[in-house]
Amino acid sequence: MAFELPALPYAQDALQPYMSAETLEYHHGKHHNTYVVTLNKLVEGTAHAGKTLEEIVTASFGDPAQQGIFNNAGQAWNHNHFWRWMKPNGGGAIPGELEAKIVADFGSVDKMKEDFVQAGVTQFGSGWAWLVVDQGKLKVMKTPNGENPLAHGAGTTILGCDVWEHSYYIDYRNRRPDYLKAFLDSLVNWEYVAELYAAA
Ligand code: MN3
Repeated sequence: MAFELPALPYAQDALQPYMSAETLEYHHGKHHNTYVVTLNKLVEGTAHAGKTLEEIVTASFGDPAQQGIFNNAGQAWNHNHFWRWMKPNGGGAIPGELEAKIVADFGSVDKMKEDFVQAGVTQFGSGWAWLVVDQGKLKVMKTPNGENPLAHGAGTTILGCDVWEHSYYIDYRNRRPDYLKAFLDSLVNWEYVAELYAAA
């Protein structure tokens, strides 16, 4: 069965002023949609047809002959999660169990946020910043382009932020650090992140 573009879990203008309706119109409606449409074309009639997105991401990663499939499958997976990692009136308090784990592994919530922003800012060109649970420990990492912790076998992803320019250029122009700070402080759905942490 073909993959489908999931609907946004909130209205297109619900994340303003931190992420505009125009950004979501293009980012979800055009960029994410193109990954899904392209992936469906690329897997049709191949051994990947009928596999889950996760299976395609892990099976195609690192194979030059499957670079196109990986890029689109990776980005489809990344964006499916990205919309759910945000919510209107996001940011704010982190649920207790997750907050305690962040303090235990990073020293403080502020240090985790600092490391996350640093990962996103230092990802040269396009890519993602991530918070993962790897072998029982929370870690911040970054990946280029459509890569993700799933492809790298780097643990369970509980949060990710898209640092491709299409994610922030309309609202923040070149100010990627400001976008990453706004993402953490005003957009993240920490309840959902805590759910993923509890299940990891
Ligand atoms: Mn994107």
